[in-house]
Amino acid sequence: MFQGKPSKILTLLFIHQNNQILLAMKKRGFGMGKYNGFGGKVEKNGESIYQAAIRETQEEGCITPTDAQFIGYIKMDYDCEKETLKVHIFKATQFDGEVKETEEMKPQWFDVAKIPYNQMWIDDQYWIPYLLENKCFSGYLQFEGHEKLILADLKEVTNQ
Ligand code: 6OG
Repeated sequence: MFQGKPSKILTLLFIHQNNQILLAMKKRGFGMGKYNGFGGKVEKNGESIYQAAIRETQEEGCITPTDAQFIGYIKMDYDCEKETLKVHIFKATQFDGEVKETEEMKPQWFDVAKIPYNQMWIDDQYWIPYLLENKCFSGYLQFEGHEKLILADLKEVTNQ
């Protein structure tokens, strides 16, 4: 039976406060040179996806979100990758600590009207608006290489 590719569980967390969103320039690794939220892989030690989202934000931005909520799920398929990415997206408006640059990320606040989509992953422009409007969303993306989006199926998820 066809089982599909193995998958990797990832997190992504954005702080949205008043009219600003906290993004961070990735300084190394996957997505280097792009602005993104904080996030990474869930550890295999029994860590929950929520715990991973908080831990990654502490490690990459030096802050602890205090009201993080799950808001979106996106499955990403790359023809050039061995694993499918299952990205779990969280949003917070409050945090403890002071935002600091780390070895991995250079954080910066942006006015929500001036989000630098041209320096972000190509798909972000399709779902960040849901996040800003507190709408839960879910979807599937298919890429050719890392930059060419060939299929985007994203929608708001409601309880009805
Ligand atoms: P590490 O390999 O650094 O985790 N990620 C994406 N984020 C956005 N906004 N758009 C994408 O579309 C993404 N693909 C992956 C998930 C990688 C981090 O990169 C995120 C993780 O937070 C293509 O541990």
